[in-house]
Amino acid sequence: QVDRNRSIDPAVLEVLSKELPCDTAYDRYVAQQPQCKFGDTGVCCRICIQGPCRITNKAPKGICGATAYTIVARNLVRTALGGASAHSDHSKHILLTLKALLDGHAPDYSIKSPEKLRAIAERFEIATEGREDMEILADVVKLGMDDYMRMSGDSVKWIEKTVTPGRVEKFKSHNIMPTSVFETIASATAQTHMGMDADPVNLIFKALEAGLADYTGMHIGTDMSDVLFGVPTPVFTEANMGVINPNKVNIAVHGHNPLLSEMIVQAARDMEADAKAAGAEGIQLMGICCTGNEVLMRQGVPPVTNFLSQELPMMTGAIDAMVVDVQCIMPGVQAVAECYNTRVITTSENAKIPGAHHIDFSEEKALEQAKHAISIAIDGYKEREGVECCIPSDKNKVVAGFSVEALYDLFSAINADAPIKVITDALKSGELRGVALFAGCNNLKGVHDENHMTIAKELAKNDVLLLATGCAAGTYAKMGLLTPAAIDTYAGDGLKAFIKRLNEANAGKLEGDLPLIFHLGSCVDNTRATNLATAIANDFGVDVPKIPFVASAPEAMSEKAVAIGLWNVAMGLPVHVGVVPPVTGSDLVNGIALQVAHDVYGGYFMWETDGTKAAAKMLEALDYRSWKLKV
Ligand code: BF8
Ligand code: SF4
Repeated sequence: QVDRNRSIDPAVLEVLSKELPCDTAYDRYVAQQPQCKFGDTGVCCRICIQGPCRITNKAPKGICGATAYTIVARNLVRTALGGASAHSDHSKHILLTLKALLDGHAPDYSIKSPEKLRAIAERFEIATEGREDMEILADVVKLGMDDYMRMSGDSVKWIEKTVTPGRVEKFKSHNIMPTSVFETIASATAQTHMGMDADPVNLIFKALEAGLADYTGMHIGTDMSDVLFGVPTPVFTEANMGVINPNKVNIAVHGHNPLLSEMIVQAARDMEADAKAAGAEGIQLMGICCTGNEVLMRQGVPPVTNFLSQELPMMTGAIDAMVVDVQCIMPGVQAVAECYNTRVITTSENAKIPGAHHIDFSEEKALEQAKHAISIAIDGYKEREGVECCIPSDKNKVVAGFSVEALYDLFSAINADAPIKVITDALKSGELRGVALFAGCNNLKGVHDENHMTIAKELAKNDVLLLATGCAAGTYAKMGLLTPAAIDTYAGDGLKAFIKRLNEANAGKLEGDLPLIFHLGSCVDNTRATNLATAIANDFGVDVPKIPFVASAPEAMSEKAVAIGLWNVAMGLPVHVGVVPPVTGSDLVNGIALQVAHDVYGGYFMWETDGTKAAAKMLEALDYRSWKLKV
């Protein structure tokens, strides 16, 4: 039976309060208890098939002689590699689509932001003067592909040109600078084969390199998505299950890659008439997880829910289709869909679900395939006629769409010469106590959305400027924290004054006022936060480990979240994680994460499952840095 205390989202609780014909993640979490303590602490090794070997007092070594520190460190590297592979696979598809565009094989795509393309080219000293966009694009795509495929002799340009000089020096001198994304993934996989590296420090450094490979893929993904689909600017919409409209064809897009979801948005606009011909009032699109964040940021599509509750919108009975691409799609969605007349449509050759519809998505026929998906949803709507829907009314207003470019545009109204000084001046005067990035997922080891909310409220009260991405931002969207009204309720006086000044300087420019938390986008867009941290450090004339900037994954879940955490540590940030990751089986490895990383890179991890205590630790980290910076 569902534990009613495992979410704080009222819409989720309302759906779960009903008699349900099929199970959800909330039930399956209970069924999985107790979870294996070897896996939970990282001391289970399955790297060779003599295993699994589990470390206990009675058997302190694996069959090959591997000790806890080797096994835990090796598992951590492999987890980070899963994350780096996922992000880089996503961005590889974007690069390949741009290549197809250059070759004339992607007729439905175009360069939406030539300005961004030129800005990227200038970053890499690629000539732009008097050149056609497509010529510049060819050079930028080549550079991106080189950063994926180089085998030796040089290092990743996407890192060299987007972080502080101090970080480049640190990564090179400590031998964690990737040669290329694929080189790191291959060499790290080899390094963690049976009978290879047993040195925990060497392994953890490799995990950081895997993190930096992850950063590379993510940054390329954000940059290239901006070129293809436009740089996000502020959007005003709503979020949570109240956005479902029983009289419309309801289509949820779920997954990560905007290559498909952007096409679905376009196709839905083209097919309004078809929906009406079927008796509906129109088409209601909505987003789940990070593909939802992508189309929220650029198209204003409302988020219906975030990761953990992805099965629940279907349980309203009103979702006609869920179009999924890659990553974070629970296989469980299909069983729920079968109970509720929802068509799940998979679209990626490497993410299929038995029983679901499948469209083999290709950039050559993107719009046509998106239209096909929508016609499947319209068929679903026709069959839904007369079926009673139970839709929670909960929804909140949302202001999102804060790319770094959009933020600089707002800051320019106060300081046109040096927009970043709007933040650094506020940090110097003490108006802002620091900057915090909330990233990552949901995890049933805690209460759904609770840590996200507790920590953000606590930091807002203490005048910390708040940024959010991924399913953390999903929580804030659903729960009303991406609104101007939340400022009155939660912000301290300094943060209030900071946002008020921005509102006044930009009066009349936007459709409404700015929100309490600035939504930077999907998970790959965490690199936007790094761009801000880098600019802040450069403006202070110091390296990132000295600035009052923290990151938190209050409800971390995926391998990608582990990879992101690792590169944020390498970048020099204190990184709070609200779920204890599987490293505590080795005091040595745990100590490296919590302390040694700090001594070497300036960044470090903090594990803290209690939201209030986590906020206190994050504030302490910010205050320590502010104090040092002034000395
Ligand atoms: O891409 S969708 S659960 S992994 S946060 Fe986490 Fe959410 Fe997945 Fe990051 Ni985004
Ligand atoms: Fe056991 Fe060593 Fe094989 Fe791991 S690599 S499963 S510890 S024998």
